[in-house]
Amino acid sequence: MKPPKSPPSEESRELSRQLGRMTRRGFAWGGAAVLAGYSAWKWVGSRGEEGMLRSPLRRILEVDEKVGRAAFSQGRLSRTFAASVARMPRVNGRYGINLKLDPVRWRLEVQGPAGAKSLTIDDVKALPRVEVTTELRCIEGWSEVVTWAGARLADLAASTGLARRSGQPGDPNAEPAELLPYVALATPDARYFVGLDIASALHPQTLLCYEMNGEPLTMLHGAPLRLAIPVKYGIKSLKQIGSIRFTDSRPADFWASKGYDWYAGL
Ligand SMILES: Nc1nc2c(c(=O)[nH]1)N[C@H]1C(S)=C(S)[C@@H](COP(=O)(O)O)O[C@H]1N2
Ligand SMILES: [Mo]
Repeated sequence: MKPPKSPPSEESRELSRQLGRMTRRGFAWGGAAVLAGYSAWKWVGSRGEEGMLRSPLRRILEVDEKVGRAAFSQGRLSRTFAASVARMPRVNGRYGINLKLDPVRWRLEVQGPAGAKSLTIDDVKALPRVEVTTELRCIEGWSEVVTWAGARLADLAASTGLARRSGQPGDPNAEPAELLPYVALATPDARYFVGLDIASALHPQTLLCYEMNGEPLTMLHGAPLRLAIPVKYGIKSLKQIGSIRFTDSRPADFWASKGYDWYAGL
C-alpha cells in the first residue's frame, strides 16, 4: 500500500489556481494543466529560473505555441463584439512613442529579403479598410473591447510582396515555401519592438490601424499607425509603427527580452 499523500501545499494550490485562470483564458491549456499536476510542481520547484519563468513552465508555453499554430491552420478567429460595447482603453505603455512625431513626414518602412518600400499614411489608407470589434487583453490582467479600423497586415504583405522571398506581389500564402516565417515591427526610434510568427501576422483580424472607436488615433494610442492583433496579448499591439520587416530569423521582442512568453498567444 502507498502511504497517503500529504495535502497540497499553499504554493501548489496557488499554481493550480493560476493554471485554472490560464485554462479559462487560453484554448490550449487543457493539456498543459494535466502536465502540471502537484508532482510536476514539485519538479518545477527544483529547477532553475529561465527569465522570469521557471524552465518547465517555459516548456509548457512552447507546447501552447505548437497547439496555437495548429489552431490557426483551422482558421480560428478571435471573438468579436457589437461596436456598441466598445470603449476607449487606458493608455498603457509609452515605450518608443514620440509625441512630437510629424505625421506628414512619417513613413512606414517595409522590408524583406527582396527589397524595401517606404509608404505614406495615404498608401496604407488606400488598402481595403477593415473594421473589427475585438478585445484588447493586457497581460497585466485588464481588457477592453475596441473597434479598430485600418488595413490588414496581410493586404500590405500582398501589395508590397515583401513577405515573399521573391518580392512578388500577390497572395502571400499561395506558395508557403516562399513565405518568410517571421515579422519584426518597431517604433521609429526602435525603442519598442515586437516579433510575430507569420501566421498570426497574416491573420485576417490583424490590422494596421489608423482609427480606434471611430476616432483618428491619438498619439498616445499610437498615431499615425498602430497594430491591433487580437490573437495575442496587448504587448504585441505595437503603437506608432515605424518599420515592418519580414524575416527568416525569430525577431527580438521587447517584453520577451524581459522574460515574458515570446509567442504571447491568446
Ligand atoms: N510603442 C508602444 N506600443 C505598445 C506599448 C508600448 O509601451 N509602446 N505597450 C503595449 C501594451 S503592454 C498594451 S496593453 C497596449 C495598450 O494599448 P493602448 O495604450 O491603446 O491601451 O499597447 C501595446 N503597444
Ligand atoms: Mo499590456
